[in-house]
Amino acid sequence: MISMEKMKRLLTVAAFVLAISSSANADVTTYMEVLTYDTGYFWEGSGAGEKDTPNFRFRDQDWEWTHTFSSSPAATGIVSATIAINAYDVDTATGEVDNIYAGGLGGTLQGPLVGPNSDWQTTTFDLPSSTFAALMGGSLDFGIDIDTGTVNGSGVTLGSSTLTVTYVAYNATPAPGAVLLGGLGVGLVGWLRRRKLL
Ligand SMILES: [Ca+2]
Ligand SMILES: [Ca+2]
Ligand SMILES: [Ca+2]
Repeated sequence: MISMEKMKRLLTVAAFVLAISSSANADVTTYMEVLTYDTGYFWEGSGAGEKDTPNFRFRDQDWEWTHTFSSSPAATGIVSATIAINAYDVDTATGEVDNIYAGGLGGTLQGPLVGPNSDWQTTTFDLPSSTFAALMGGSLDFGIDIDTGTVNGSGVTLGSSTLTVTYVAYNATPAPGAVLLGGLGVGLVGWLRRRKLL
């Protein structure tokens, strides 16, 4: 017959062992999603060219797209996130400004794309922690305000958008280290019981 006091101590040790096991299962994982032509106004890579409609878009043809974030096991927190956008004919040198927003158009300005005349280049933005809550919710919208600076009249084509999220998750299946720690905990309980401390 275990006394109430012993039961309490036993539960305390059990909770301690469980806490050690859980913390040992934290994994830092990277999630990546690449959006291409099948998701919207991204260039297909064939058929109509980089400077043809509907791919090549101008200042009054701003648009938005959505990235999804799904993690398995479920993320418990985001460490960092980036978006890398591959674009054609950004014309940075001649004053074209194609601004990227997180949270859709009207959201948080991430900055302008950077790129050459009549060629492709990828611009990467570190997403601010203010976007992490939306990502944890499963998705984040993005928008491009095309040719928003001094009038240039030149368009831009997007080839792809890549979301990369580094996050922490806790595994349901114990890692080897956790099994070892759990075993030590069970051993500790046995030892305490033999010492009549529990
Ligand atoms: Ca615009
Ligand atoms: Ca150009
Ligand atoms: Ca251009």
